Amino acid sequence: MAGFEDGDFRGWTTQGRASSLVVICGDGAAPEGNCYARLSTDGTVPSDVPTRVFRSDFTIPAAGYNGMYEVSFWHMFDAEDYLPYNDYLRVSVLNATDGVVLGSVTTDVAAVGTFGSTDWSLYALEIDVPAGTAGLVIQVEAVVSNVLDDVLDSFGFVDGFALRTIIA
Ligand SMILES: [Ca+2]
Ligand SMILES: [Ca+2]
Repeated sequence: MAGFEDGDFRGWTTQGRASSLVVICGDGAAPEGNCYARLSTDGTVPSDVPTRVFRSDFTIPAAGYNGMYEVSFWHMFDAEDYLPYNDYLRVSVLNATDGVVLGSVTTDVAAVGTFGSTDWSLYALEIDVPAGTAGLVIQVEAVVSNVLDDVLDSFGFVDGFALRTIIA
């Protein structure tokens, strides 16, 4: 479980301005535990550096027989912009070894409307590990970015990244 319960980004690699990378605790809004992360677009357009956090320490063991695992997390997007400035939050599950995206969810201004927002929503991805295959190291990653300009900043929220075994 990686749910920011230390009150900071311990265990994560972060990219972006410190002011754009905030862990909030104790306001009753966390979907998991007491703390959650708030990433904001940091006034730079995608050609510069989007605000990004990732970690690569979810390990699925090698399977001697068919296994099934689930990676899940909570996400929420608060658009503080309007089209065509299509700010977005994208949260992805990747194979940490080769960078292949196994699943992702993107929420943007186009989806939520001008200055719109979502509620917390749970994303879950099932990962099959066929018999005889090597294990997988999973990377989870969240990115928020401005699009077209850097005038208004939007917010992405994430919490409760977890790997669980369905069938080992
Ligand atoms: Ca949490
Ligand atoms: Ca923007």
